[in-house]
Amino acid sequence: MGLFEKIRTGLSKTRKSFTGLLDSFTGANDEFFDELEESLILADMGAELAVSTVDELRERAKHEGLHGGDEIRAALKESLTAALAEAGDTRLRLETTPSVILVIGVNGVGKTTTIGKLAARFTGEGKKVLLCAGDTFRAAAAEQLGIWAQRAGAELVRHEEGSDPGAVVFDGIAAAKARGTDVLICDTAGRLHNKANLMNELSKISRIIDRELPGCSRENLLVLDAGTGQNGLIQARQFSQSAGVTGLVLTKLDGTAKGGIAFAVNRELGIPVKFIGVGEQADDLLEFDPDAFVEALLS
Ligand SMILES: Nc1nc2c(ncn2[C@@H]2O[C@H](COP(=O)(O)OP(=O)(O)OP(=O)(O)O)[C@@H](O)[C@H]2O)c(=O)[nH]1
Ligand SMILES: [Mg+2]
Repeated sequence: MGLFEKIRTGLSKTRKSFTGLLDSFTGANDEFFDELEESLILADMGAELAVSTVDELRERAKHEGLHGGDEIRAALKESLTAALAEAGDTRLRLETTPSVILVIGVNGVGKTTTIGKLAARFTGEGKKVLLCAGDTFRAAAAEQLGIWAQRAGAELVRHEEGSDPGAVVFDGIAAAKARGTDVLICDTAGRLHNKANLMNELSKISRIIDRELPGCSRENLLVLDAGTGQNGLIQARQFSQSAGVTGLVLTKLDGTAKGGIAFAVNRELGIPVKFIGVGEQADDLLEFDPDAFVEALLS
């Protein structure tokens, strides 16, 4: 399957809610625009963006005399692509050796799976990758990461279950320096005894990386399950405060009709989406391309 087909397939549930509607467009009428606004909101694009997008489209349709599904689709595509372009660079910045990727997010969103996919991508590019099992809380978390490491041909640093995650990260950094690792990817817990604990722990890990690797290229990737909708925005705000977030990974787009959350997080938090997850396999992580994403959503 080509890359674009993968995105298209991944977004098929979200797309279904638009396509019939767009094809039914015969010229500016209020009912059409009300329905379009509703379907954008249902796709979790965020009410504000949905309303402004549809207002703009309504004006254009009137002034330019847009007619038919293809014309309205092209106009909508322009607005949505522009909306995604605002949050900044969607590529990872990994310029130093080692570079660090800290992967954070609530439990079950797909952090460990995303790390496995990233590891496979980097080793495939010939990079030396080290995975650091910073989730010492959940039973078998390190084993799960170990399986991905093995599959990807990456190395692994882990401690006993229940040990201090800061110490694992410290050791991971030391190993990365000693072994000439290109990319060190740190897994973290999604849940501790309580939320304050989790946020404190992430701040601590973050400080250790700053201290031990000053000036290194560093990405803090927040993983969000695309299906959690607007709740994802709340999570993104909280994690931004404790660790800083340089990019988002939107997972499980393949299983949701709410792919519009990509727009909401971009707009409301100014954090770019950098990857999307469209399945459980190693090659089901795609670089986020705003043009292709919107094309796949509407075509
Ligand atoms: N369909 C689909 N499933 C995914 C995707 N990403 C992850 N998953 C699945 O989501 C489940 C949870 O993934 P994990 O990677 O264990 O999530 P986590 O964030 O590490 O969870 P904790 O370690 O408990 O915090 C697994 O069954 C994954 O296979 C995706 O893009 N699409
Ligand atoms: Mg995990």
